[in-house]
Parts: sequence; structure tokens; C-alpha cells
Amino acid sequence: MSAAPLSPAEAGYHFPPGFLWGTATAAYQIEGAASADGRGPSIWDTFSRRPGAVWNGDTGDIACDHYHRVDEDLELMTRLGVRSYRFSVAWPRIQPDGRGPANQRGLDFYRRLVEGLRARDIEPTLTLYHWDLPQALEDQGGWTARDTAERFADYVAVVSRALGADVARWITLNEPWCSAWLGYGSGRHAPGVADIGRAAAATHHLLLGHGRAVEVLRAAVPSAPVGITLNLGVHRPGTPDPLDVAAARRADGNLNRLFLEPIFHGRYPEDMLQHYRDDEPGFSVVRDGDLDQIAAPLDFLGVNYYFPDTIMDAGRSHEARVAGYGVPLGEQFPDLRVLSLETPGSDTTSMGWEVDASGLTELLVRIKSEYTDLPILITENGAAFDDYVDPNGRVLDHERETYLHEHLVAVHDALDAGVRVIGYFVWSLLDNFEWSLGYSRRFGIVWVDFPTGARLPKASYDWYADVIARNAVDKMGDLGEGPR
Ligand code: IFM
Repeated sequence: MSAAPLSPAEAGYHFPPGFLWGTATAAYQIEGAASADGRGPSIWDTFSRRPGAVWNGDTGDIACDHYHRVDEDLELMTRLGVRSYRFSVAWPRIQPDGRGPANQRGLDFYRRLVEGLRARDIEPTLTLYHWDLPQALEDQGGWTARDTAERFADYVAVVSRALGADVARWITLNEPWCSAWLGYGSGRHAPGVADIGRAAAATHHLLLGHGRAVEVLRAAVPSAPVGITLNLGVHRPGTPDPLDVAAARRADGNLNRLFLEPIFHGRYPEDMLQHYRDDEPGFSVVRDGDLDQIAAPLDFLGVNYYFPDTIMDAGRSHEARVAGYGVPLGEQFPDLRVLSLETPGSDTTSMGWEVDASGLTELLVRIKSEYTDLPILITENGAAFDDYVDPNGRVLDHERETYLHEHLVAVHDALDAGVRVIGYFVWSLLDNFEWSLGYSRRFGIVWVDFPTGARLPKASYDWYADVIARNAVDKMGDLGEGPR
């Protein structure tokens, strides 16, 4: 009698041949060298100097000093074995005032990086905008001004002309929700504006900038794959009560549908247009033809996923307590009237984010059924934990290995469900500047000693190198070296 075939849970999870294993970073979070070689100020240089805006008054002035240590970081990637590196270009290095001729020394840095990657057989995945708007453009309204979308298109033309031949794939924007809603809605991110109507206008101008960038890229690099990276989530009603179901739908509208619908269906969701109808300027900035531009066909969708959200209606905090939920996490957008709740007993990361990989599978399956069958790249996934260097000089971040392991199994489940996931990028290669939380949160698979800049690969780096080498993750409960 022949033995029954092993299930993936028993045999391990193998990924399709050619699966694009990678790791990701962003310019302001790692580069430092804030005024080197003609770089102009960005909104994050300004915002991080505002008292109380960033934990400990931290700034990206030095960060990981990647600008000067790029060769060392390329070596780390080579040893890791990644097939692709996702990085962003700092617009203020290329156009210090956000417009006009290119700053050649800024371009030279990225040329060196891209050539270094190619020499090591690592595909450059280039993000054109990861939140560091030139301050000079913010002074003229930033993303609340339509002109910024045009300036972005000009900048994209400069970068694509200079680096086009060597870049493997292009990402127009990283997480435009954060730029619009944290930057102009809650004010927790640069430029620190708290005005819902301006956040809605910024949403539209960011998406318009994306559409214009796609047009420019199609002309400059016709054969290169182009996509956008969205931070998407799942919003689960805390109870079946219709009020909570409606609240979850509002949260979903703001985070997911406000971006997925215009990009893939060429329209803004009606309930969100209604919700923001009295906010000025809001979506009154939309002009004829804009949505066609925004819905320009793409080659892939980049998805950043970290955690799921449990949602109840803001008026139901008593019921939330009765249902056993902990203290609601702060209400970031009072107009949405949602409580974001922590599931009792759940594991959380040092960001306070709930660990639940099933949300990633759920999200990917939904994208396929409701929005697009395009190939999907997981352009970010990872976790911050309270890492430390132990007396033996090692960082044994087994919680991160577990997190990554569970999320890779979730990706595998999505593949089994027919979703075309073509790659996965760990956030992040290096510990880095975590925006308003400064250097207090460590997401890296490589430890960075910020006073000296020294790098130390963590246990999760070795674990991930092994996953890449085998194109597979082990079965659950078999995570290699001394797990948990
Ligand atoms: O560090 C950020 C990154 O810049 C964008 N996505 C989420 C990460 C973790 O918060």
C-alpha cells in the first residue's frame, strides 16, 4: 500500500519557480546624507524638526547612512540571496526644489546603486515616491495642489530617462493612503496637516500623479513593468450588529476602496463621495478625464500588508467592552466614527499591531475577486519587535521568523486559491527611521547600531536566506534553529 501524499503543512510550502524573493527599504528611512551632493529639503526634514512630531526628536539626517555605506548594504543583499531589491528614489536629491533640471550628483548615487545591483544579479525594483516630497512643493500646497501631480510627472521623466535601461520594474507611489490621510488628514506624518477636506484632495492628486507617471513611464521605458503599491487591510466587524458592519465598511472605504476603485474600476466609491461631500475642497478637485488617467492599465499591483483590523461603531464602546475587546486604539479619524479594537489574547508586535496572517490570504483573495487578476507583488510585509543584541553578540529575533513564516504560508494559501502572487519583499532589510516613531521601532532583518552605523544580521536574516535558497518555507512548527 502506498503512503498518502503529504499535505503542504506536512511537507513544507514550495513556491513557484522564479518566485521573486526580495527585501525593501525607502530613501528617507535609510539614506541619511540629508544635505549631501545638492539634496534639497523634504517635508520629512521639516516635519521631524517640529517639536513633538517625531519620537525623541529623531530625524533622517543620518539614519543608516546608507548613502555612504551602499557597498556594504549591497554585500548584505548578496549574502541574503535576494533576487530583487525594492528601494525608493528621493525626489529632493533629483530636483532639490521639486522642479527644473536634474541634479546630476543625485542621479549618480542611484546609478551606482542600480549598477551595483545588476552586477550582483539583483533586480532593481524602484519606487518613485515614498513620502519625501520636496519642501519647496509643499510650500505651494503639496499634494493638495493639482500642480504637484504635474511636477511628479516631470520628475518621473527625469528618473526614467536616466535609469530606465537598468530598472527591472517601476512603482509609482508607495502607500498613497499614508501620504494623503496621515500627512493631510490626521497630521501624524509630514507635512502634519489635520484637515479631512485637504486629505481627500491630496488623495485625488496623488492618484492623478500616479496616472501621469504611468503615461510617462510607458513612453520612456515601454517594456518595463509598472505598478503602484497600496497599503491595504481587512476590516472585520467586531460583532454582527449592522452598526458594526457599517462601521467596518466605512473603514474599508477609506483605506482600501478609495484607492482600489479608481485604479481598477475608474471611479470613486459612491458611499465615500457621499461621506466626504461637505469637506472642502475634497473630491470637488476631480476634473473630466482624471479618472481615465488614474485607471491606466498596470502590469502588477504592489500590496503592503501588516495586520487586520477589528472594527465597531464609535458609539458602541460599551458593547465593545461587553464583547471582551480591550481598550479601543485611538480614533484617528473621528468623522469615520469607527473604533479599532484589539482582539483579546492576540499577539501583537511592538507597533501594537495584531499578528494574524489569515488577513493576508483574505485580502489577496478579495483583490482577485473584486478588483484585478493582475500579478501581485507583496512589496512589504514584516514586523517590529523589541530586538536586542545578546551577550553572545547575536540578535535572536525568533518572533520575527515566526511572523514571516506565518505570512509566507498565508501567501502560499493565496496561491493555492488561484491568486497570482509573483514575489514577496520583507520589510525591511535594515532597522531604520520609522517615521513619527523615529528609531524606536526596529523592522530590520539586519540590526543597525545607530550611533556607529554598524550592521549585524539578525537570526531572521539567516532564516530568510534559507527560505530563499530552498524556494520554500518549512512546515509549521519546524522553523529551524532553536525556535521560540
Ligand atoms: O516603515 C513603513 C514603510 O515606510 C511603509 N510601510 C509600513 C512600514 C512600517 O510601518
